[in-house]
Amino acid sequence: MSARDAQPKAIQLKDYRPPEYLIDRTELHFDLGADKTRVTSTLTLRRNPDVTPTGKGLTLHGQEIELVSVSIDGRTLSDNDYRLDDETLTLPEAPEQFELTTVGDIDPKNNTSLEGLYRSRTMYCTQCEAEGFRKITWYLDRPDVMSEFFTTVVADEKQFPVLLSNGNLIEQGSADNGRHFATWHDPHKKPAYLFALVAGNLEHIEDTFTTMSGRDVTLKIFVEAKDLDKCGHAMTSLKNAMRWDEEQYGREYDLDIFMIVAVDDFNMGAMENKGLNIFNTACVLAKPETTTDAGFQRVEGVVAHEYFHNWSGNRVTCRDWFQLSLKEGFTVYRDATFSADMGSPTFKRVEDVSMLRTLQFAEDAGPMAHPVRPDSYIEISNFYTLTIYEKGNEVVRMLANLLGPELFRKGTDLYFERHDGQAVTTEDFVAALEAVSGRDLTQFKRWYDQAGTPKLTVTDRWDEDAGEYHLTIAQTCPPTPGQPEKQPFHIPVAMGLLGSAGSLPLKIKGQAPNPETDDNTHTVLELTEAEHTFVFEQLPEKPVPSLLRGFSAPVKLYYGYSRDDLMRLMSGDSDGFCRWDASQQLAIEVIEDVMVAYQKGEDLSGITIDGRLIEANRLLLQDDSLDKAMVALMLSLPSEAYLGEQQDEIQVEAIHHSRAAVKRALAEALKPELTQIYRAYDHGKPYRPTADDIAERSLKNAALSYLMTLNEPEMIEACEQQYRQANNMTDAIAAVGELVNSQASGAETVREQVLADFYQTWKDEPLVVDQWLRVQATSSRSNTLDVVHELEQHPAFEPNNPNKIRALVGAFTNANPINFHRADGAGYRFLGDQILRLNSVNPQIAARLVTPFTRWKRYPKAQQELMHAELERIKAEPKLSKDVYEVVSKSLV
Ligand code: B3K
Ligand code: ZN
Repeated sequence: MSARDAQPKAIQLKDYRPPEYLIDRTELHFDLGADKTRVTSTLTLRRNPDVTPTGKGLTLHGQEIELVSVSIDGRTLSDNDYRLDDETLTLPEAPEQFELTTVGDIDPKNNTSLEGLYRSRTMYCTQCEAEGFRKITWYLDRPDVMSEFFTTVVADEKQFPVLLSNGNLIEQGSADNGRHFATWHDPHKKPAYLFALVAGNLEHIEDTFTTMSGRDVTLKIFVEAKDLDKCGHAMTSLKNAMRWDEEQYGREYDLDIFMIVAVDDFNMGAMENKGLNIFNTACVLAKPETTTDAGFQRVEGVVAHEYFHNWSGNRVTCRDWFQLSLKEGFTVYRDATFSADMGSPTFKRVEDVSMLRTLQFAEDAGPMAHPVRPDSYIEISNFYTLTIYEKGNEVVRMLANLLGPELFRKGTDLYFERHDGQAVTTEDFVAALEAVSGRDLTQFKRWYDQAGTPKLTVTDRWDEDAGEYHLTIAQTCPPTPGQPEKQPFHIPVAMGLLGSAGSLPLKIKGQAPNPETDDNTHTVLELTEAEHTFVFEQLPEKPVPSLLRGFSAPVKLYYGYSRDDLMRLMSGDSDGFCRWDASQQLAIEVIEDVMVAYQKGEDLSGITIDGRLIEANRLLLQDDSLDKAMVALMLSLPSEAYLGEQQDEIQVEAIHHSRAAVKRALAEALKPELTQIYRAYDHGKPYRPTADDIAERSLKNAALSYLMTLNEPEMIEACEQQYRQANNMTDAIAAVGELVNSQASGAETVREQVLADFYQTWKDEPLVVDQWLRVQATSSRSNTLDVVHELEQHPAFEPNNPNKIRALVGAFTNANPINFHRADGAGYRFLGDQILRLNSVNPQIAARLVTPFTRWKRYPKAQQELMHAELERIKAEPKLSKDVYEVVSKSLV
């Protein structure tokens, strides 16, 4: 564990210096023993000719390694020849060019941080990004030092028949005492964070892919034997991703073999190690009986994401960790476009935007807010954030849309060609796009440097006599830590105008249409100033503006739509995103009406809601011509978290009860339509994870969810039947979720039976057990915290396994507002205890769990005080990890 003695220091972007030494060749030898692992590393080092020596010798990173010996060019050094501390090994007299051999012992069995080399169940595996390699051997563990790796692994043959590392297998054979070895060579230079090693008793499925130039690549997915039947979807996704990257970006795979290994204990989703991706089982295994539609989509998206990193991240990597979004934002953009192409583009877009607006906007408005390219950090692991990934994706998306598809492709081709084999910056990425387009993107780059979510305030004026519509858009951006004032952003606002019978032709005064982005009814307004007015001419009637189509920029947009305007957008806009957004806005307003009544102490049962929301939803449900995915999306009410984001002060109870009351009122009014949708669904249909079938299930389960609010015995029965007859996990868990949340007295027995049956059926499938934990942890029923405490003691809960922690603790604290924010503070105390427990076990996971507390200032005073007290309690822990310290101390400012 990284204990904290003094206050940890922040690392600053402005302090970046290129490395004084380069490592041309890295030879690693791992001896995996029963107890510890001996790592012998031989590095071919030379001075970086581009850097003037500082005269301080060579300092290598290294942590939690027991030094056995150091030698230079075969000569063993004495204690006086080097300096060793907890984080570094320094050679004050390092020559210009030399071979350095270090021998060190590490203890993977007791490595619970899941960073570096560690044990996950029966296998050994590694996670090196960002700075885990330094827990394996002494090294220049920074992404701008790229080296050619040779790796030999020696281990017991029976226990670990499979020995893997990056690149191609060049030798294997037996060793003494029932051991064997394998040597791997990765011909592509790479930074240490892309190093990987796996040793285990694994089975695999195999396939081949023929690249666009006709080379055959072997594809292997390694898993524990019991999971062999769950690899097919990942393999199909991988092949689709490989083909897509060739077609869309001209990127071809560059080794003879590509491997994926699934491990149970993993801090994140997956890792793009060169040629040897390591995956959390949750992001690679899938089969209909155990995996939901969302799970299938996650596997497809993550497999593609990691594969795409082979170019955006591995061939062209980051100069330093401040550039993290260079690879992550771009790769998320690539995987999001891929998933859109494979499934329903609107569904994917709405899902991504919902997450961004709910979670990234909250991050951007809180104490951890940072730019897409941060300028300082204490612990880099804390910066694998929604801002780096999701806002980073939005920034690349804006660039792609500003340039149009052809120029963007030319730009990415130039970027990959110019920087292949290099470690570069976000500036280099933008420079390539500027070079091919001739556009000046200087102002656009503020998106990388300024944190916070810009706010657009839109006002308009209709000049009936002239047939002119004046649209004024003003932008501001709130202060964020360290950035009190912001300069205007370059913001693309995609838009159109709607008349009573559909889209209106657009003619902007003094502005020619841009052939890359515009057509007769659609345009992209580019904002660069604090305020702009656009005048639309020759209009036959007063329009309703359709703004920010496709969510063309990550901003908050305010325009005073009337509820009738929203209805018009919902039924008439050509843009799927805007139609959905209008449905959400209308629902928010109606829920807010009810919140007013709730605050006044009115009884919400049987409350009357604005009939327009009912009518809008009735139209949706009755129109067979509509895309089912759209209907399901538009029918779903905004989440409690998103509703909270809209409020100045988050009133958890008011939001929860008002949303529930609106849902019930809609169910009552639309019962025949909802019942018809539910009954029309063919429950026996064979499972396929296609866009159409996913949409159908999602609509059917949305109908079930509405109908279950009525607490009628026949629905409870139908729900139980759905659970018992389901041939897929999506339908099964949807039914369990409804029963777990049901307030009906008649649901009690069924709920208990179903939960017990579910566990009995699936207790040997860890990923299904995760769903069982999650569904109980997110129940809105008032005894949920007691249930969570009981589950913590249940044999199914493995206290140090990240997936289990996320399923129980993460789900309760992030996705169950009504219970987590209990007035007595018991939810907060539970989280505080978990953070303190995990602080020493797994600092990365502990720090991530702090997130709900970072938002403490958004709540009423009583809750603020309780959350603040928990933060103080954590801060008082004497051995706080850097990870937790950073989040907690920044939250307390
Ligand atoms: N690059 C990895 C992230 C690893 C972070 C570890 N702290 C996963 C991904 O984004 O593809
Ligand atoms: Zn990534």
